[in-house]
Amino acid sequence: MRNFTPEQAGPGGAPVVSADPFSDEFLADPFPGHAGLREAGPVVWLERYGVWGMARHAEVQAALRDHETFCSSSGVGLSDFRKEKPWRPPSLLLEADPPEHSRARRAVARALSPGTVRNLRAGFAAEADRLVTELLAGGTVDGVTGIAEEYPLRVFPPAAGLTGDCREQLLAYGDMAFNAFGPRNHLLARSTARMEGVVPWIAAHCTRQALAPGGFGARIYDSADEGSITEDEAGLLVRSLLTAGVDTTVVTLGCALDCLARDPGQWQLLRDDPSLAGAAFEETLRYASPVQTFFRTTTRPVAAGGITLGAGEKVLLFLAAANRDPRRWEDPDRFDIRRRAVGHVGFGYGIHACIGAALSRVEGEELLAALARRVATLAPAGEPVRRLNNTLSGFASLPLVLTPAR
Ligand code: OVM
Repeated sequence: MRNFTPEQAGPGGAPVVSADPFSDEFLADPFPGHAGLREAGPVVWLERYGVWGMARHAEVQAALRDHETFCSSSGVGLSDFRKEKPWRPPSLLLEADPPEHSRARRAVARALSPGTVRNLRAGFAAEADRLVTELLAGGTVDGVTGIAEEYPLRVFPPAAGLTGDCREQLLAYGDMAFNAFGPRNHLLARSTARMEGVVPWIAAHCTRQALAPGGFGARIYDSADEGSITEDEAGLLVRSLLTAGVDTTVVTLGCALDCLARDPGQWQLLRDDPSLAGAAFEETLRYASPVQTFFRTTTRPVAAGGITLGAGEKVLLFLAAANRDPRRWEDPDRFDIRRRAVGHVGFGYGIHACIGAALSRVEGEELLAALARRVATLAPAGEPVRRLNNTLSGFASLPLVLTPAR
């Protein structure tokens, strides 16, 4: 990795990294870049953007744990909300600190309670089985549009209480939101161009009237009825679910299909024991890190990795690099569904850890288990095309051929 020149010293003596982690080249194959960042040091200076970077598991996890020092209310993208106007009103959940964050989190946690998620499982399993039946009638399929997008878009909107076809709006909005955490590059411009009419569509579908009773969208409004949040806050929290709840799962399922199709030994392990579906989903989160990065902003001068960071400075946390840190993982670049992947930071860590994790795990487990039970071979049927996004790492296209189990 030639992005690091050891004799260069940045602020505080930090190693300087010249690579642009949001360039097409870096995003198309981020893992060599991540190795370079980890080896450069525990804390690096990313000169392209004038921000700090952390790529080792210990430092990334420590920063996520210390939410008072590494705060979220200045935004968790490159843009500092204290200096620049955000592209939309900030998320009450993602882009907030305690105590405001705690109140928002309680309302969403209530809507996505373990009981709610448990009650969704049977329906999600039935839908996975229906989709697999349709797939097996086809033979070859694009794993992205035909499976990784198709499945979450069949189960998530009805569970949320959305009715009608939401496909393009939810995908375009997710692509935009995750690109918006990065710099104003051509990826952000491209997703902005796809947004015509989407912002008002999302806003309209976050209202109380738009959400079917019984869905978890409506359950957010229970907290408004009770008075712990306002009606407007409930709408913004529904927006969080629609932003973070679909594209993330889509990308993760695509990565899981890619890993399993490219490794017949791992697919056979899953075939032999479909109860490994949850482990396969978890290992995908570690190995592929569908959400690659998030920023934090320092609230005070802080020492980390032998370097002092100033107050009010942006820090880019490479979740994906932490998830393959050889200091933390044995044979980190090997996809192995038998591995204990717990401890990965693919869902984040600490007070902002993914609040939809349990829901996404049900989607992952039920889809992968249904495939494992009924598909004999899952194999590549052409070259995968990577999807470039400033935050999400996955595929635009994944040609697959499926053959039925007898
Ligand atoms: C939100 C939000 C948006 C994007 C991502 C996310 C991964 C949350 O609007 O709260 O978490």
